[in-house]
Amino acid sequence: MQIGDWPSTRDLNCLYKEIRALDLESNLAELEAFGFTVIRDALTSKLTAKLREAVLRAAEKSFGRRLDLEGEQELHEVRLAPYLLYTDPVFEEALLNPRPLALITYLLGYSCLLSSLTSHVKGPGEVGLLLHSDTGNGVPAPFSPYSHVANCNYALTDYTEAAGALAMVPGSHRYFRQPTRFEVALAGSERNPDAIPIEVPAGSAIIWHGNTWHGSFPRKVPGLRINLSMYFCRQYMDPQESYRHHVPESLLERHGKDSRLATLLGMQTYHGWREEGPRVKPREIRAGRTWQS
Ligand SMILES: O=C(O)CCC(=O)C(=O)O
Ligand SMILES: [Fe+2]
Repeated sequence: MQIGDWPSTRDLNCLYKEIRALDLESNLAELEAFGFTVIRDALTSKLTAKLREAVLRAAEKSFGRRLDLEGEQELHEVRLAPYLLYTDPVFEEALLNPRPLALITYLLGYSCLLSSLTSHVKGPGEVGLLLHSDTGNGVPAPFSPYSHVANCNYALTDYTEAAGALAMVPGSHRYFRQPTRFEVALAGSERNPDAIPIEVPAGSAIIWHGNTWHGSFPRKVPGLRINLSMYFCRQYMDPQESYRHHVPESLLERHGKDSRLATLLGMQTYHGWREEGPRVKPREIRAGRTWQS
C-alpha cells in the first residue's frame, strides 16, 4: 500500500518509507516475528577489514598484549574491548550505516542514543557468553512489547557455531523476562535447546529487539571471533558509555552539532539541564511509537 501522511503515525510514515526504500521490509517482518533479523551484506569487505583492524588495534592497547587473529590460544573466552567510538573514525561509518540504523530507529525512535560501542573479542573456551536479554539497566519484568534497548552486532569474522557465533532464541522477545539460571547455558548437558547459532559471513549485521534472548557459543578452534556490538537505548535511559560530555571537536567538525550522530551521542537529550532550563519545550515532545524525530 502507499504510505500516507497520516497524523496518528507521524514519524512512522517517514521511517517506514525509508525502510521500504532501503529494501528492508522482510527484515522488519523478521524482526517483528522472531525478535531478530540478519542483513548479510551490511558491510563491504573493505569496511569489514578496516573495522576488524581498528578493533584489534584498540583491543591490543586495552588488553596490553598482542593478539593473534588466526592462531590465538591464550585469550580464553570473551574479553570486552570497550569505548571504541572515539578510537577511530571508521566506527562512525559503522554506526551511521543506513540499513542497520533504520531498523534500530524503528525499534527505538529517532531520539535514541548510542549506549555503547564495544567488541566481544573471543578466544577458545568452554562456556561462551551465556544467554541473556539486553533489556537490563534495572528494567523490571515483565518487559514491554516495545524495545527499551536494541542491538546491532556486526560479524567481523565468519560466524559458525564452532567459531563462537552469536546465539539467538527466536521468538523470545515475547517472553518479557530474562532467562533463569537453568535456561542460560550454550554448552554442555545444560545447553538451552532453543538456542540457535547465527551462522553468517563476516560483514553481516544482526539486529535484535532488546528483549530477545541471545549470547554466543564457545569458540572451539584457535584464533579469535571478533564482533562489533552497537548497543542503543531510548533517550530516557542512561547510556553505558559516556559520550555526551566528551565528544571530540574533530567529530563535530565532520558531522555537525545537529547531525544524527550528535543525537546518538546525547547532544540533543532533553534531560540534564542546569540554569539554562529545558532545551525543548515539553509541548513539543510528541507521544507515539517513534517520537521526537
Ligand atoms: O558475543 C556476542 O556476539 C554477543 C554480544 C552481546 O551479548 C551483546 O552485544 O549484547
Ligand atoms: Fe547482549
